[in-house]
Amino acid sequence: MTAGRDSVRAWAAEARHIAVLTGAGVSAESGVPTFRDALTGLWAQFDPQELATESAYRAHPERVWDWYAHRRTMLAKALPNAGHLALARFGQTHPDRLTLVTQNVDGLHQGAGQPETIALHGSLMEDRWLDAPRACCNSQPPQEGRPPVCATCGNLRRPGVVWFGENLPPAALAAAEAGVARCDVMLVVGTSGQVYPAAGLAFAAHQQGARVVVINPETTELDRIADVCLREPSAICLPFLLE
Ligand code: BV8
Repeated sequence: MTAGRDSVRAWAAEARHIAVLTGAGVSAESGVPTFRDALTGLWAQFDPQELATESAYRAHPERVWDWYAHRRTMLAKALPNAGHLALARFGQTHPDRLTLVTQNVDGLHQGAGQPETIALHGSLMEDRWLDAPRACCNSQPPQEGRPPVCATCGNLRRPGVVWFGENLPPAALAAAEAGVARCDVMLVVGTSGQVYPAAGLAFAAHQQGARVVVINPETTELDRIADVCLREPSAICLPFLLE
């Protein structure tokens, strides 16, 4: 596997443009449970794909709101790790050679100083109204309550993330696709590759002839289109590849 690491390091050094797709695994070494590990305790019995949906929220607002509040609490103690920092430094020194796309909602790439992060699935730290806000909702959104609600019309606040069954922000997806279309190397880091359209970006890179590198201690759905799979934690691997 050493040959793999050294080859990928050379590819990254020579690349005109590197596209990076990160998933929850890139934050694992910051102590943030991966998406599929985030269902512990009260929520262990639920499937994330069921819980992270508008219908689950409308049916059980407190349960879903509390799951996000729980994840926010865990995130409050998390700091960017060496993998986030290596990507941020590369983005700062080579702004025109990197497109960073993340599925993560934890804000750790941004917190690491990444100049530009394309956040496909929104942000855990932001809320918005569940239904289109009316005049009564436009006052200062309520902060307390689980979930906070407009006292006049009962509109709920909801986490500022993209739930399953919801479209991704069109501008973010278009920017991600443009970065992938021009890349000659794509690093797929810390994702099981199960969620679309994000995972489809790796196929698009492969189809347009880019070298695809999977960085993940475990096997993933995207291994079959990878030129190289580096079975390493991203906080170890990314600094080696990019610095
Ligand atoms: C869409 C925000 C169009 C929420 C997330 C039926 C109906 C509707 C849609 C679908 C359908 N069937 C399929 C779909 C599409 C669906 C989808 O992909 N489903 C899959 C699961 C079957 N996608 C959607 O719905 C998307 N929208 O398609 O719109 C549409 C509209 C209407 C109707 C039809 C289509 C929206 C998807 C966005 C969902 N929101 N997040 C929240 O966070 O609560 S996705 C969620 O999963 C997280 O963002 C997470 O990042 C993402 C992907 O998971 P991973 O990041 O890969 O995390 P995971 O835990 O799986 O893996 C972690 C990996 O890290 C592991 O491999 C592990 O080995 C590795 N790892 C661990 N430690 C390390 C490490 N790697 C490196 N270093 C380490 N140290």
